Amino acid sequence: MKRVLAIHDISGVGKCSLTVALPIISACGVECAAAPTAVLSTHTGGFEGYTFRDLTDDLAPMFAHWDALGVKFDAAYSGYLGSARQIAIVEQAFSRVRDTGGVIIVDPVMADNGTLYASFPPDFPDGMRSLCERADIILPNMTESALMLGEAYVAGPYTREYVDGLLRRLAVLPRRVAVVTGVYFGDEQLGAAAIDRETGEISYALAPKIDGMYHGTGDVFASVFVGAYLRGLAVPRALQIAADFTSRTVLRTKLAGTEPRYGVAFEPELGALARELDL
Ligand code: PXL
Repeated sequence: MKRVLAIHDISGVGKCSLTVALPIISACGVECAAAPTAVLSTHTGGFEGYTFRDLTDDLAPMFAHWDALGVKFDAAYSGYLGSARQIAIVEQAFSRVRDTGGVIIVDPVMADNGTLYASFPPDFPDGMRSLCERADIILPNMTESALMLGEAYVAGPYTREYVDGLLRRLAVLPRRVAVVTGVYFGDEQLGAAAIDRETGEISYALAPKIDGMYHGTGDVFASVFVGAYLRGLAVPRALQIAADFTSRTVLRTKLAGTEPRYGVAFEPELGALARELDL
């Protein structure tokens, strides 16, 4: 069985980051080890008064312990970091994972809808850009892409020309594949697009677009991608499975009438995901 090291915060309520990555990657049949970057009572998008325990000083000792034990990771998958200082620490962990043959996947979680999350300093995108340069595969959304490239954020719907151009500019960051999420051309479909840095080949993975802004969908999407990719699927196929899965979970949440800030109903879809990846 493959083993992924997920480097994200744990937000106790409001499904995102580790509370999403652990069950989804596990359902894919991949072991999900966890390096928690911070512990919060809820995520920071839509709740007042959340607690925040920064775990920056715990990360390097955790990585050192796993090193001493000889634990090997087939991949590292980073998301929401607890501080700017964590970027350099995570880069070090990436080097060790890469040295033992692991793949590095970075979701540079820091912004959405044109704005940097309030918890991050203005120069945080520069740090995330540097982290993305250490990655094999990156999965920024439209806002994160613009921030890392120093471009103005463009709201959707998008044109194919814009998305293809953005991918070509993003392709200089990772070693292998740049994915951009939040791609849509109209009301019907939403998903992601990817470029292979070496071949320049672009692929799209779209699924039915459900109206509304649901929290944690980026983490759901990226976690399914990571699980499916580690099960050996090619990037375009893993992205399509992730887009379809995310769309189904948003539809379920909408039908249930749950507040978007509590995250999406991914749990009822885990069985189908496990069966789909039981190759
Ligand atoms: O889903 C991204 C995310 C992860 N972790 C925390 C967040 C957010 C987005 O707001 O606040 C703590």
